[in-house]
Amino acid sequence: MSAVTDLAVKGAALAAAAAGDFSGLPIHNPSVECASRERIRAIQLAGLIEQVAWTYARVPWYRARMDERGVSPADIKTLEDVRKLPFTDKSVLRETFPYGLFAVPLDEVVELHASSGTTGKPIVVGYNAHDMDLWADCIMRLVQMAGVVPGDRAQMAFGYGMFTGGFGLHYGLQKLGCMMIPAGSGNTERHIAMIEDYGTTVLVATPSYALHMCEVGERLGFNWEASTLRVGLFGGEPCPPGLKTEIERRMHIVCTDNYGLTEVMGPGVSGECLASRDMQHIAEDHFLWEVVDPETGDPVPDGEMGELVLTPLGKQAIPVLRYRTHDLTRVITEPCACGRTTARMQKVRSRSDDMLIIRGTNVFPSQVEDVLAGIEGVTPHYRIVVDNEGGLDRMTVHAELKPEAFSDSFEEMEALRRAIAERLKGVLLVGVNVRLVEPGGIERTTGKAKHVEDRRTSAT
Ligand code: DLL
Repeated sequence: MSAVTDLAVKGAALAAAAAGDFSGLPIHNPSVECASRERIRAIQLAGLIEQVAWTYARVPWYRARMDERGVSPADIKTLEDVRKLPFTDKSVLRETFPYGLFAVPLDEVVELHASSGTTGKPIVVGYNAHDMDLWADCIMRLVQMAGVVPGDRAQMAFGYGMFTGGFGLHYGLQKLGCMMIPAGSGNTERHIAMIEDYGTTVLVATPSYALHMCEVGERLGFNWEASTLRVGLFGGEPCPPGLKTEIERRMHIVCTDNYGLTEVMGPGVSGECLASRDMQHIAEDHFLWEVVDPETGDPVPDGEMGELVLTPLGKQAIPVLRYRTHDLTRVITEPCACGRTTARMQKVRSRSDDMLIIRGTNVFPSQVEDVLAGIEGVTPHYRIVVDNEGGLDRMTVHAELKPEAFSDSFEEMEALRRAIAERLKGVLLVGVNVRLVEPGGIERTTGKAKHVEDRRTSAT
């Protein structure tokens, strides 16, 4: 019996969805989410025209860039005209830090969020009351895609600081009518006790932290199957299919994965429905999407992989045009079995900037993840360390063993290690070292997992 079918006892609509009938699941805003493609495009065009005019009139940085290109708001007449506008990337938000891109007076801003990034200054974004409503609307959509309903009890395991994940999901779930349990990140044993004490039905977490909660619960003898928990709302980091299935099986819940980024809003850009589990519906009335070649910035043919570029439509406090996400995906516009017609993006597994070049060969961490997922005996926890030995790049994959695969026999461990190295070499086309790590040996995080340590860059 699959984890989804187990849910028969926990939610009739979810159980029906598991059997392919999605009619019992609510759709938050059918007038947009189920509209014809023509109507969606018309909504987007009206939004784009308004957004460009708003931005040009209020943000000197954009006005200067548009003037340099000889583009004015009046030149935006079709959705394709978005290509006349300049791209924005993280460096622009750093350059204008903290308030240089704001389009409303600061006394109208009701909340700030920030993304720490890995180097240099953080980037900061602001929201006015209108933006907060828009944000909650996006969240209400995606949580309902997962079958969350008013009355659900949602326990938050995202941090509540400047990170957009905690407050973003919190406001939308609360507005939908859920009881919020704002536990915040960390203290895993307390989280598990709270599920039991408060009858939590929905868990909001990064998938890597949810897996950790699952392991800790099992160690404590917590009975996930009998628990009230029925839905996991994941996001903030890639959630490979194998990881999601494993959590669904072990926690006896159904999980969906939602996507977003601070620069354009936070969570709420897109969410997974229960009908197409590898894709996420984009809130297209609020975000105009493009998929471009990461090298040239030119559009890729329909449905092909490239870098996602987003222009929020209707966001007032900090309007950003054509934001280069660096996230690699493809977008399709066929209607979905769940009843929605909004475009779907394939779940992001890699970023254009997380590619490693190992002795001249391009390697994505997601390729390593996929190889490890296919090997019995290793957990989804792994780490990649890259350094330089004698002028040559060296990549070491630290793979964590499941307790049942751990053995005292050196020969057995060595055979497994070699088998993993062979499989990796076959896929990556470059030789890598493999180190086996004892069960629990890879550090767990309460937020986003850090899989790669590139000592070559930190050394320079
Ligand atoms: O992670 C916003 C968010 C919070 C989304 C909670 C969903 C849930 P940032 O910290 O700015 O914002 O990081 C954004 O994280 O460009 C992706 O590379 C990655 N990312 C976020 N969600 C997903 C996801 C939030 N579901 C960056 N799948 C993005 C894959 C994701 N990658």
